[in-house]
Amino acid sequence: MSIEKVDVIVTSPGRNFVTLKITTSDGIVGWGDGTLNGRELAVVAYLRDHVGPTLIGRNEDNIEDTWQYLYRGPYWRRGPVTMASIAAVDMALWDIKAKKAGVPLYQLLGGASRSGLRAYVHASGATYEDLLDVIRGYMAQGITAVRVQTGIPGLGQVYGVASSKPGEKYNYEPALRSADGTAATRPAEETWDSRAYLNYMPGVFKRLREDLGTEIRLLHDGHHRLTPIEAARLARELEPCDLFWLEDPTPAEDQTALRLVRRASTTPLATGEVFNSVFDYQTLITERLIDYVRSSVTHAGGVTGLKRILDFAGIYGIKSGIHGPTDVSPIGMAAGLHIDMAIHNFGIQEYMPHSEETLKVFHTSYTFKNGFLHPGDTPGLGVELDEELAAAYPYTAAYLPVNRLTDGTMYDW
Ligand code: GCO
Ligand code: MG
Repeated sequence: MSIEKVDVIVTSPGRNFVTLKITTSDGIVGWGDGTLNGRELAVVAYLRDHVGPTLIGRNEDNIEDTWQYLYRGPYWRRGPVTMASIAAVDMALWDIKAKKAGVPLYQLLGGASRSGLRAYVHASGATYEDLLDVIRGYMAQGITAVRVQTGIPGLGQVYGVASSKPGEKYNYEPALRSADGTAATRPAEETWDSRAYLNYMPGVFKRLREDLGTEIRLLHDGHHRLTPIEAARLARELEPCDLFWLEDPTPAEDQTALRLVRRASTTPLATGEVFNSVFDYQTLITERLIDYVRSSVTHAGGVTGLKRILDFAGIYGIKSGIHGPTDVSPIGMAAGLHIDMAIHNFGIQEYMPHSEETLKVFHTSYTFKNGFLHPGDTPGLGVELDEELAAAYPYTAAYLPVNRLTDGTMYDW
């Protein structure tokens, strides 16, 4: 048997997704996610023009060989566009292999190591009271872990804060179209002030611990915005609040920045959602500078790529915290859940539910109950794309915001 057809499908049910469809000569279809938020069409061109034609006629069973062919073959290695493209192929091939075996993918990765996957959801509020209401609502549903982001007095729209009010359907989608829903021509601009943030944020977590007690797991995402010494201060001040993790306190590519943060505090650290290869983690893992690996399957070279990173991390006592925002498609999300099920060093899974519109196009079989996810037992990844409906949602340019300091200096978003 061999790969007969490779199609790249772009659909925008609420937001843009890049999906790879691989069809074998005996008619088996595998799906892969190659969505790269705000740079989707670069992956489309890479897959359509450079990767697709080289796959025709290859044996679909040889996943590792295909991965190495796409990684080592072209000479230019790594980078988000390349690795999202490799991820899409890799996921589709694993989907096919598991469908052929008639088992959910996690069975081929070693079988179930647990009965369910503890997930954390996003809680935010423009004010402290709104935030508290949202978290209490989650706790009432049995959810045991929440990521907390809040508005900062004096700043406008801040990363991670939803536009919805407590009680409304949670609405947080950072990739923006233009105000009337048509294609954006450029990113929106936000304003940032690390000093205002550092003076405000620790107080929020202290109040949350007083109001909510010690049981609930609290996480926080610094979104790459602090200098090493600022991050060290924040990690130290948050230490009494028992964070499950502090994510991306500094720009992730500066791996040695976390040495300073580590020396200052025992607050657990998570990083890597913008990484795409095991080499991006080399210093962080071998020097034990982090506690959780944040890559998604989609951005880290697929099941093969992310499994390699997590196996390496496991040797150093570092756990998984797979990225699960809505800009990873339901296919990429499912792939992450299958890995989570099988590996020994599972930590937690991020869960940001896709919109109803998205889920009409992507039919999923994973479930979320009482704070725990499960990939389901449908053979393969367990996600199928409704191609006809997908075609009704054409690509609509949308961008993540950019950030400037209060004096206008360009900054990290
Ligand atoms: C997270 C992330 C996301 C990213 C988004 C960018 O921790 O879930 O930081 O919210 O901002 O995935 O594309
Ligand atoms: Mg993050």
